[in-house]
Amino acid sequence: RGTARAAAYDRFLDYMEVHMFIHEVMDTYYDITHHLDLANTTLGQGMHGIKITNGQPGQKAVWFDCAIHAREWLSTPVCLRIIDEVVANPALRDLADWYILPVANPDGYDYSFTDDRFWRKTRSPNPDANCPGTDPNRNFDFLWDAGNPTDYCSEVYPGTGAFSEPEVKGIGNLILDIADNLVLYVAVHSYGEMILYPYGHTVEPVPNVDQLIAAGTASADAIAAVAGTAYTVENSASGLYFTYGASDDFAYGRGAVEFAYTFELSAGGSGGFDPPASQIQPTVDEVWPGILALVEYVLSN
Ligand code: ING
Ligand code: ZN
Repeated sequence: RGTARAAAYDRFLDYMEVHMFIHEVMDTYYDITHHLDLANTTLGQGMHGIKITNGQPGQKAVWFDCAIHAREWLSTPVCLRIIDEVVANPALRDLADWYILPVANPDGYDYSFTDDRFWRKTRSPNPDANCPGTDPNRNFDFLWDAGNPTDYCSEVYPGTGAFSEPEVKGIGNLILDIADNLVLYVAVHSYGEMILYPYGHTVEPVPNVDQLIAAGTASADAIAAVAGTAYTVENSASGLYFTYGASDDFAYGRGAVEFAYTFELSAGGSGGFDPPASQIQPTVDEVWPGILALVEYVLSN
């Protein structure tokens, strides 16, 4: 890999370390990378993503974001592994342009390191100072107001309006900006060992449900081939619970992509969201082949 180092997979990186890693990668691979400056968070932090490309105009594009829920720490190393793979392998850059956002909720992510390991939401203020934060995965501008709770103490409080969270608005606007080339949207969460496809508000099948299931199954099969972990492929509403304003539903429902998924990684630790660091390496080792299989399927169909 020349002078570059891979991300660390023996411990969880805090946001500053993730930010530094992205800049190291961009310094080393300046000819194939672009900095994505998505937004300033509520607390004034930059939101740093990376675009990796072979520079050919008009290529198809794929998107991955991780840790939009603060406590879902296991997701970030999956995004870092994608970066490590794509900068090291020119053939992957000939497949597509890759957009990767390793920490989609920096303020919440920080708070989960410093104050509350199980924090989920953003850190934007609410009328009750004891209950700050909005669930960013209920804040996207798609069916935002259809059925969400109005109690801001709720863990799934959707905010005062669609895109009230600058982090979410930054993600949503970039997705719409690149919609012409974008073919695949993936949000990485934990936990549940599931590959969820739209929609979250209905179990009614979407038009290309067969394709969504086929691509998701190719991914699940590739994951299972590594160490036997069995991910299920399910509609989000039937797999989990009814939701409105989730990111994959936004990307799919607004017509930005034909393939949209939420990956739910394995559980770990006492609360499911707090696996030991020893779980990082086996997770990225099994999920990366699943990501690759998914991208290959989507681009060949
Ligand atoms: N799960 C997702 C959540 O936001 C989800 C599940 C994804 C539901 C997409 C609907 C649509 O609740 C976690 N773990 O956050
Ligand atoms: Zn989540």
